[in-house]
Amino acid sequence: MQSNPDITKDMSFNDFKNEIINDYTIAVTSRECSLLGRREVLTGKAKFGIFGDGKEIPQLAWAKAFINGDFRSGYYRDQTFMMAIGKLTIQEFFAGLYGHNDIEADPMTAGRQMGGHFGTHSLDKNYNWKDLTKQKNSSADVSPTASQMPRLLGLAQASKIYRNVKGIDTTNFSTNGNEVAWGTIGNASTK
Ligand SMILES: Cc1ncc(C[n+]2csc(CCOP(=O)(O)OP(=O)(O)O)c2C)c(N)n1
Repeated sequence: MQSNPDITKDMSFNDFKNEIINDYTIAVTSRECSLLGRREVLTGKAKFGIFGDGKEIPQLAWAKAFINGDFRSGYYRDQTFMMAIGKLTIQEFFAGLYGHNDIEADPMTAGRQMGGHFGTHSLDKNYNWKDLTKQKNSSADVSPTASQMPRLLGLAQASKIYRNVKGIDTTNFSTNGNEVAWGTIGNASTK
C-alpha cells in the first residue's frame, strides 16, 4: 500500500527513496499477480480473469492523488490502483479469481462476481452507513463495458448537489461536494 506522502511539501531524500521502492514493490506484485492469475485461468483452474498488467505506473500515480472521500467508478484493469489504495491484497485477489464465497476472503463480492470486479463497502456489518468521507471509495464494478460511465457522472452530480443545494445533510457522504469522482475506461468502450 502506498504511503501517500504530502506531495505538495518538500520531501527528504530518504522518504523519496522509500516511496520509490514502495511503488516499485506494488507494481511488481501486481504484475506477478496478473501473470500468475492468467496462467491459472488459461490452465482451467480459475473461471475467468482479465488482468491489470501494463497499467501499473499510471495507476500508482492516480492512487497518490486519490484521497479519502473520493470515489472510483472504473473497470477490471484497475487492479494496481486497488492494491495501491490498500483495498486489495494478493490473497483477496486470488480469492476473487477462484470465486471464494466467503466475504472475509473476497471482500469485493464474496465470489458472486467474476474476478477483477472491484468495490468497497459503504455499509458496516450491521448495514449502517459508514462515513464515506473518511475512506477511499469504489462503486461496485459491473460487467457491461462503459457501464461505469453513467455511474461516474451520477457520483459527480451528487457532489455538485451536495455543494449547491442548501439544507442537505451531508453527514457520512460529502465534504461540501469537494470529493472527486474518478473514472477509467478502455479505448474500445469509448466508441
Ligand atoms: C456490453 C458488452 N459487450 C461486450 C463485452 C465483452 N467484453 C469484455 S471486455 C471487452 C473489451 C473492452 O476493451 P477496452 O474497452 O478497450 O478495454 P481493455 O480491456 O482493452 O482495457 C469486451 C468486448 C462486455 N463486457 N460488455
